[in-house]
Amino acid sequence: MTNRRNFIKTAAIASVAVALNSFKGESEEAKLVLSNKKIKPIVLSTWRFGIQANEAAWDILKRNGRALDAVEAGVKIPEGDPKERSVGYGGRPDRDGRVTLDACIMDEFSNIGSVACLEYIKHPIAVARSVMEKTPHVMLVGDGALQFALSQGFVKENLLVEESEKEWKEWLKTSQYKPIANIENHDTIGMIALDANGNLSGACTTSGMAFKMHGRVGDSPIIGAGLYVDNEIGAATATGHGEEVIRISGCHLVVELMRQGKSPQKACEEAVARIVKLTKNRNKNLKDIQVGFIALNKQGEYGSYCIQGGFNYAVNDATGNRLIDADYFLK
Ligand code: SD4
Repeated sequence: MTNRRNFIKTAAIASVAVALNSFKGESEEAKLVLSNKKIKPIVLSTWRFGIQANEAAWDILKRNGRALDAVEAGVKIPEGDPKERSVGYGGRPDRDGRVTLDACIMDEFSNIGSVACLEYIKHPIAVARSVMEKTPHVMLVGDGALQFALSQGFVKENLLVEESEKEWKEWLKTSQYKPIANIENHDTIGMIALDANGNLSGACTTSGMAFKMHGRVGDSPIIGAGLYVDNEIGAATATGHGEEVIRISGCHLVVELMRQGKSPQKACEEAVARIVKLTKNRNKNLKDIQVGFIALNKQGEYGSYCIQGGFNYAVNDATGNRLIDADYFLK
């Protein structure tokens, strides 16, 4: 009996070791228990400013806070930083010199909230959360979004900083709208997190493509395009040329691919492959396009893929906070 018990104990320890390495040979349940122990909580976000954003999110996650609160607090860091010229306060304006912001948020219950083409409010993600929690709707745009924000006590501020205004005036000399892949390369912040209770949430916020047409909306505030969360499966968020992400309902696709059993990495690769194929079918040049996805599943495994090199993302878990270069298609 003792021998048998010892054998079971040894086998269990060995299987933990194996499972922690690669979860091969474990039952689905064991994988979940082991990976949850090891990996939860975890937060991922796009671009190098994700490092600082992750820190704010991690402060909440490490105290067993809710993923929703973590992602909101996290993305507020670049939103509030006037030196980050592609998100929130300080973001580059549209071709009319107006800073118009897009943001959305999604929680573990599939509650969603979004604002698009919102002006004068420093933290569009907080307005998106208010849309989610305080209205019967899921998306408000333009003047309506601003009116709602003001009714909720948000303060109207000038978001156009001197540097952005200077760049815009320079741009006006040619007025050519030609986004170049990775030139505006620390743009949208998309953040996805799994909290200690095993719940997923995500947030995405941006000033969009610099010098866009007034009224242009990208993927970032569109649930299913720039962000998607399914608490049974996983979460994904995107950055890059929003038109291309919208074309394939990008983040919903990534989550659905994970539902089919694909790893977060493979799911991101397949979504990028879809964009590559459509770009070729449409006789457009892939070199002009950048799209990057990051994905996280319910087990805390994550992955990322993009069209061209240059995209990176930040990952924070119990082992620390680090910046990872995403693998890419155009080698
Ligand atoms: C948009 N996806 O508005 C955003 C911008 C971005 O790299 O992420 N650019 O299309």
